[in-house]
Amino acid sequence: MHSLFKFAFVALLTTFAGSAVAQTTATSTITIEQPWARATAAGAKTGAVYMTLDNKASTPDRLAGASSDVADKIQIHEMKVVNGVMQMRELAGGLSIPASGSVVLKPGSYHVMLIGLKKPLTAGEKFPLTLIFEKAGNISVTVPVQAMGAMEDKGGGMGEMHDNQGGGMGHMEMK
Ligand SMILES: [Cu+2]
Repeated sequence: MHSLFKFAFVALLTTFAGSAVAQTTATSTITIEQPWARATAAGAKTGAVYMTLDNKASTPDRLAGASSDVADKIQIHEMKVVNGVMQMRELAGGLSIPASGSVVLKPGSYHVMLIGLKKPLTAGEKFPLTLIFEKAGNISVTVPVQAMGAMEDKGGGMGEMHDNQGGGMGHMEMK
């Protein structure tokens, strides 16, 4: 009697583990490489996460959104220079990832925007982020926080423009 109950319990656990593995396999068409976030100044309400999204599927996919406990709201943003002014906007329809291709999220370009940070992002810390793909489903990653580039800390009074490098190239050069 006792051992029968034990057997049933083990079988249940095995079933549960099996479904977890299946879920991981289903999301493997998208690989997320080198996610990172830039450390934010004290009191900053926004932050940005960067990464490379690699799509192994023979059909396009789309990064539709993201969620994390570190911010109230998360949007997919694009940043570009328009008439010499750095502007950013939400990609309301998400970010397309071509079939068998990749998209790079980086400073001055696409980024995952954290809005309403609950606390500053501190260099050396990590936080979880779940990315929501139209086809590949939800993929969770751990995002390490890297130090702000010292050279761009000029306090240009553009508080909302969280990664205003101006025309600066190669600002993230690693020594
Ligand atoms: Cu943004």
